[in-house]
Amino acid sequence: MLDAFSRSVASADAKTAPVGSGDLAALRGYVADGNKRLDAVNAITSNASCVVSDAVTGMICENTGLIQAGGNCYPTRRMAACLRDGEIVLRYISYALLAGDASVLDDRCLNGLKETYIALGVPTQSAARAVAIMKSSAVAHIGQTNTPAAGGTKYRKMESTVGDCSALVAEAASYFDRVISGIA
Ligand SMILES: CCC1=C(C)/C(=C/C2=NC(=C\c3[nH]c(/C=C4\NC(=O)[C@H](C)[C@H]4CC)c(C)c3CCC(=O)O)/C(CCC(=O)O)=C2C)NC1=O
Repeated sequence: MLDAFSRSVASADAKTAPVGSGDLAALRGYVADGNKRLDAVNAITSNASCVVSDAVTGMICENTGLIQAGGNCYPTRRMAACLRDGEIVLRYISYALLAGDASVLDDRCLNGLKETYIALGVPTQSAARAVAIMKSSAVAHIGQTNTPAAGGTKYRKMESTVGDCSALVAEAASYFDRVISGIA
Protein backbone atom coordinates (compact mmCIF):
# COMPACT_ATOMS: atom_id res chain seq x y z
CA MET A 1 0.00 0.00 0.00
CA LEU A 2 1.67 3.17 -1.25
CA ASP A 3 0.93 6.88 -1.35
CA ALA A 4 2.32 9.45 -3.78
CA PHE A 5 5.51 9.85 -1.69
CA SER A 6 6.26 6.20 -1.01
CA ARG A 7 5.47 5.40 -4.66
CA SER A 8 8.25 7.80 -5.76
CA VAL A 9 10.69 6.30 -3.28
CA ALA A 10 9.83 2.72 -4.26
CA SER A 11 10.22 3.39 -7.97
CA ALA A 12 13.47 5.33 -7.52
CA ASP A 13 14.88 2.57 -5.30
CA ALA A 14 13.92 -0.07 -7.86
CA LYS A 15 16.20 1.78 -10.32
CA THR A 16 18.87 2.41 -7.62
CA ALA A 17 18.42 6.08 -8.49
CA PRO A 18 17.69 9.28 -6.58
CA VAL A 19 14.09 10.52 -6.71
CA GLY A 20 13.93 12.18 -10.12
CA SER A 21 13.04 15.77 -10.90
CA GLY A 22 9.83 14.71 -12.64
CA ASP A 23 8.71 12.87 -9.52
CA LEU A 24 9.65 15.85 -7.34
CA ALA A 25 7.61 18.17 -9.57
CA ALA A 26 4.62 15.84 -9.29
CA LEU A 27 5.00 15.71 -5.50
CA ARG A 28 5.23 19.50 -5.39
CA GLY A 29 1.87 19.57 -7.15
CA TYR A 30 0.48 17.01 -4.70
CA VAL A 31 1.48 19.23 -1.77
CA ALA A 32 0.37 22.48 -3.40
CA ASP A 33 -3.07 21.06 -4.13
CA GLY A 34 -3.33 19.35 -0.74
CA ASN A 35 -6.30 21.37 0.51
CA LYS A 36 -8.17 20.82 -2.74
CA ARG A 37 -7.53 17.12 -2.41
CA LEU A 38 -8.90 17.10 1.14
CA ASP A 39 -12.01 18.93 -0.07
CA ALA A 40 -12.41 16.34 -2.82
CA VAL A 41 -12.13 13.46 -0.34
CA ASN A 42 -14.62 15.22 1.94
CA ALA A 43 -17.02 15.67 -0.99
CA ILE A 44 -17.11 11.89 -1.37
CA THR A 45 -17.06 10.81 2.27
CA SER A 46 -19.67 13.33 3.46
CA ASN A 47 -22.09 12.14 0.80
CA ALA A 48 -21.18 8.46 0.82
CA SER A 49 -24.47 6.89 1.88
CA CYS A 50 -26.43 9.09 -0.52
CA VAL A 51 -24.04 8.31 -3.40
CA VAL A 52 -24.20 4.56 -2.71
CA SER A 53 -27.95 4.22 -2.15
CA ASP A 54 -28.71 6.35 -5.21
CA ALA A 55 -26.41 4.22 -7.37
CA VAL A 56 -27.84 0.90 -6.18
CA THR A 57 -31.39 2.24 -6.61
CA GLY A 58 -30.57 3.40 -10.13
CA MET A 59 -29.03 0.04 -11.00
CA ILE A 60 -32.20 -1.72 -9.78
CA CYS A 61 -34.54 0.72 -11.60
CA GLU A 62 -32.78 -0.20 -14.82
CA ASN A 63 -32.97 -3.92 -14.07
CA THR A 64 -35.83 -4.76 -11.71
CA GLY A 65 -35.13 -8.49 -12.00
CA LEU A 66 -32.38 -7.92 -9.43
CA ILE A 67 -34.95 -7.62 -6.62
CA GLN A 68 -37.18 -10.47 -7.79
CA ALA A 69 -36.74 -14.13 -6.81
CA GLY A 70 -33.50 -15.33 -8.40
CA GLY A 71 -32.11 -11.79 -8.61
CA ASN A 72 -28.86 -11.08 -6.81
CA CYS A 73 -30.32 -8.26 -4.65
CA TYR A 74 -33.04 -10.63 -3.39
CA PRO A 75 -33.83 -11.31 -0.58
CA THR A 76 -32.91 -8.47 1.80
CA ARG A 77 -29.74 -10.25 2.96
CA ARG A 78 -28.32 -9.84 -0.56
CA MET A 79 -29.66 -6.29 -0.89
CA ALA A 80 -27.79 -5.42 2.30
CA ALA A 81 -24.61 -7.10 0.98
CA CYS A 82 -24.90 -5.11 -2.24
CA LEU A 83 -25.28 -1.77 -0.43
CA ARG A 84 -22.39 -2.72 1.83
CA ASP A 85 -20.19 -3.52 -1.19
CA GLY A 86 -21.02 -0.08 -2.63
CA GLU A 87 -19.91 1.54 0.63
CA ILE A 88 -16.71 -0.55 0.64
CA VAL A 89 -15.80 0.39 -2.94
CA LEU A 90 -16.45 4.08 -2.34
CA ARG A 91 -14.42 4.00 0.86
CA TYR A 92 -11.39 2.48 -0.92
CA ILE A 93 -11.73 5.01 -3.75
CA SER A 94 -11.67 7.78 -1.14
CA TYR A 95 -8.46 6.28 0.34
CA ALA A 96 -6.85 6.19 -3.12
CA LEU A 97 -7.83 9.80 -3.74
CA LEU A 98 -6.37 10.85 -0.39
CA ALA A 99 -3.12 8.95 -1.04
CA GLY A 100 -2.88 10.04 -4.67
CA ASP A 101 -2.20 6.40 -5.53
CA ALA A 102 -4.36 3.43 -6.50
CA SER A 103 -2.42 0.69 -4.72
CA VAL A 104 -4.63 0.63 -1.61
CA LEU A 105 -7.66 0.16 -3.86
CA ASP A 106 -5.94 -2.55 -5.90
CA ASP A 107 -4.46 -4.50 -2.98
CA ARG A 108 -7.24 -4.35 -0.41
CA CYS A 109 -10.40 -4.16 -2.49
CA LEU A 110 -10.06 -5.17 -6.14
CA ASN A 111 -7.64 -8.05 -5.74
CA GLY A 112 -9.85 -11.13 -6.19
CA LEU A 113 -13.14 -9.22 -6.21
CA LYS A 114 -14.14 -10.21 -9.73
CA GLU A 115 -13.42 -13.87 -8.94
CA THR A 116 -15.48 -13.59 -5.73
CA TYR A 117 -18.39 -12.10 -7.66
CA ILE A 118 -18.26 -14.80 -10.31
CA ALA A 119 -18.12 -17.53 -7.65
CA LEU A 120 -21.13 -16.06 -5.82
CA GLY A 121 -23.16 -15.30 -8.94
CA VAL A 122 -23.06 -11.53 -8.36
CA PRO A 123 -23.74 -10.01 -11.80
CA THR A 124 -20.56 -8.09 -12.59
CA GLN A 125 -22.15 -5.94 -15.32
CA SER A 126 -24.73 -4.71 -12.80
CA ALA A 127 -22.04 -4.08 -10.20
CA ALA A 128 -20.08 -2.10 -12.81
CA ARG A 129 -23.22 -0.09 -13.60
CA ALA A 130 -23.66 0.81 -9.93
CA VAL A 131 -20.02 1.96 -9.79
CA ALA A 132 -20.56 4.04 -12.94
CA ILE A 133 -23.50 5.83 -11.29
CA MET A 134 -21.40 6.38 -8.16
CA LYS A 135 -18.74 7.88 -10.42
CA SER A 136 -21.21 10.36 -11.94
CA SER A 137 -22.45 11.59 -8.60
CA ALA A 138 -19.05 11.63 -6.87
CA VAL A 139 -17.54 13.60 -9.76
CA ALA A 140 -20.46 16.07 -9.60
CA HIS A 141 -19.90 16.53 -5.86
CA ILE A 142 -16.15 17.08 -6.26
CA GLY A 143 -16.48 19.41 -9.24
CA GLN A 144 -19.61 21.05 -7.81
CA THR A 145 -21.47 20.56 -11.07
CA ASN A 146 -24.50 19.11 -9.27
CA THR A 147 -27.55 21.30 -9.75
CA PRO A 148 -30.73 21.81 -7.73
CA ALA A 149 -32.62 20.51 -10.78
CA ALA A 150 -30.70 17.23 -10.80
CA GLY A 151 -30.54 16.88 -7.02
CA GLY A 152 -34.17 17.69 -6.24
CA THR A 153 -34.99 17.73 -2.54
CA LYS A 154 -31.68 15.97 -1.82
CA TYR A 155 -29.60 18.74 -3.43
CA ARG A 156 -26.56 19.60 -1.37
CA LYS A 157 -23.80 22.08 -2.08
CA MET A 158 -20.50 21.50 -0.32
CA GLU A 159 -18.75 24.46 1.29
CA SER A 160 -15.33 24.78 -0.32
CA THR A 161 -13.22 27.37 -2.07
CA VAL A 162 -14.12 27.62 -5.73
CA GLY A 163 -11.29 27.03 -8.18
CA ASP A 164 -10.01 24.67 -10.84
CA CYS A 165 -10.32 21.11 -9.62
CA SER A 166 -10.40 19.43 -13.03
CA ALA A 167 -7.25 17.40 -12.32
CA LEU A 168 -8.73 15.99 -9.10
CA VAL A 169 -12.04 15.28 -10.82
CA ALA A 170 -10.16 13.35 -13.52
CA GLU A 171 -8.08 11.50 -10.94
CA ALA A 172 -11.17 10.50 -8.94
CA ALA A 173 -12.90 9.40 -12.17
CA SER A 174 -9.90 7.21 -12.98
CA TYR A 175 -10.31 5.28 -9.70
CA PHE A 176 -13.96 4.54 -10.50
CA ASP A 177 -12.90 3.43 -14.00
CA ARG A 178 -10.29 1.20 -12.39
CA VAL A 179 -12.98 -0.54 -10.34
CA ILE A 180 -15.23 -0.90 -13.39
CA SER A 181 -12.50 -2.46 -15.51
CA GLY A 182 -11.45 -4.62 -12.55
CA ILE A 183 -14.85 -6.25 -12.09
CA ALA A 184 -16.62 -6.06 -15.46
C1 LIG B 1 -12.05 -5.87 1.46
C2 LIG B 1 -13.17 -5.34 0.74
C3 LIG B 1 -14.31 -6.29 0.56
C4 LIG B 1 -15.07 -6.44 -0.58
C5 LIG B 1 -14.94 -5.66 -1.84
C6 LIG B 1 -16.03 -7.48 -0.32
C7 LIG B 1 -16.97 -7.95 -1.22
C8 LIG B 1 -17.84 -9.09 -1.07
N1 LIG B 1 -19.12 -9.08 -1.51
C9 LIG B 1 -19.71 -10.26 -1.20
C10 LIG B 1 -21.04 -10.65 -1.41
C11 LIG B 1 -22.08 -9.98 -2.14
N2 LIG B 1 -21.99 -8.86 -2.91
C12 LIG B 1 -23.21 -8.56 -3.45
C13 LIG B 1 -23.34 -7.38 -4.32
C14 LIG B 1 -24.23 -7.11 -5.35
N3 LIG B 1 -25.24 -7.89 -5.81
C15 LIG B 1 -25.86 -7.31 -6.86
O1 LIG B 1 -26.81 -7.79 -7.50
C16 LIG B 1 -25.23 -6.01 -7.21
C17 LIG B 1 -24.73 -6.04 -8.63
C18 LIG B 1 -24.12 -5.88 -6.19
C19 LIG B 1 -24.17 -4.55 -5.42
C20 LIG B 1 -23.83 -3.37 -6.28
C21 LIG B 1 -24.13 -9.51 -2.98
C22 LIG B 1 -25.64 -9.56 -3.25
C23 LIG B 1 -23.43 -10.42 -2.17
C24 LIG B 1 -23.98 -11.64 -1.45
C25 LIG B 1 -24.10 -12.79 -2.45
C26 LIG B 1 -24.59 -14.06 -1.83
O2 LIG B 1 -24.26 -14.34 -0.66
O3 LIG B 1 -25.31 -14.77 -2.52
C27 LIG B 1 -18.73 -11.09 -0.55
C28 LIG B 1 -18.95 -12.49 -0.06
C29 LIG B 1 -19.04 -12.53 1.46
C30 LIG B 1 -20.22 -11.76 1.99
O4 LIG B 1 -21.37 -12.03 1.56
O5 LIG B 1 -19.98 -10.87 2.79
C31 LIG B 1 -17.55 -10.37 -0.50
C32 LIG B 1 -16.22 -10.85 0.06
N4 LIG B 1 -15.84 -7.92 0.96
C33 LIG B 1 -14.81 -7.22 1.51
O6 LIG B 1 -14.39 -7.38 2.69
